[in-house]
Amino acid sequence: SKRFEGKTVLITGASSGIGRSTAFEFARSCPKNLKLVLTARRIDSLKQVASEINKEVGDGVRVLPVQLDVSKADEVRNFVGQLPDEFKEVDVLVNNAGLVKGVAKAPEIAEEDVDVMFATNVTGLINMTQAILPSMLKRNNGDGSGDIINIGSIAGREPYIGGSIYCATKAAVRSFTESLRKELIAKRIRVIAIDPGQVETEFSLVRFGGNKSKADAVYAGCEPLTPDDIAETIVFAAGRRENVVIADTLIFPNHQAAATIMHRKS
Ligand code: NDP
Ligand code: 8X3
Repeated sequence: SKRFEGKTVLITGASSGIGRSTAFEFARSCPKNLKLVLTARRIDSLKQVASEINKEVGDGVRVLPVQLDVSKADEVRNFVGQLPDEFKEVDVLVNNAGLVKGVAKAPEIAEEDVDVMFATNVTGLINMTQAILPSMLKRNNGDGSGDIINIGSIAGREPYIGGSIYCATKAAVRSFTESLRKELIAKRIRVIAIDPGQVETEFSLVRFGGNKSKADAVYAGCEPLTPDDIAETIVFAAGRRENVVIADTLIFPNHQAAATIMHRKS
């Protein structure tokens, strides 16, 4: 979209899955004069994504891979100050980094799993938003510049057994997103919620500590969404004219009707 020309888009969790696809989708949508700041913990994967993007769309997209663990408040605090000047003014923030650990029920959930899910999905997202907002607000004179796109989940709308903490983190994202939209209304900053259903990424692999057969079983008999499907939705929302806010979305694959209602082909 021409609407992204000259803009800077920052994506958290861009080393894999939805974040990675979103980076490609922005680049394809605006191959001339776009800046992408890609962050995650795995810097080598980010560098790989950056080089693949430039190979596909050319050098009109400038990609900056930056190692950042959103669960570390001090890293997030120092992050913007350390960006090169030409990448400092972020126009679109995609708060995508997130994870789930395990399927334990509440009495058995390990304390460190609780901590890492909240620190990443909730506090990390809030801290990133606080880090980026000041420069958005400084440039903004109520004319609709600046988008904050938060990746929630069906899990934030519909808590399920074995997901109490993850679901609570995504409900927190949903609640924070809605408050933020109200708080920023006079600034015309668009606050956008993207809530995917089942998407096949590294999500389940992370959930099951790298156990591929357990991860694959999640998608048995189903045709999950691809990360590109969600990336297209994110870039569509960001690409609307400034007076249009795709405030709230819920995206399912065809076989899914609720968090745990999947029609499986045997
Ligand atoms: P992936 O596991 O494929 O990607 C997750 C991304 O988050 C990775 O790039 C990972 O990078 C990054 N990440 C994790 N922890 C941190 C951290 N502490 N700091 C920085 N980056 C981090 O999963 P998805 O693409 O599926 O997940 C993306 C988002 O989508 C998450 O918020 C997830 O909750 C949400 N979601 C996923 C659904 C699904 O079914 N897959 C459905 C609904 C929502 P690295 O490891 O390099 O740090
Ligand atoms: C990921 C989708 O419902 O499997 O957010 O937890 S779910």
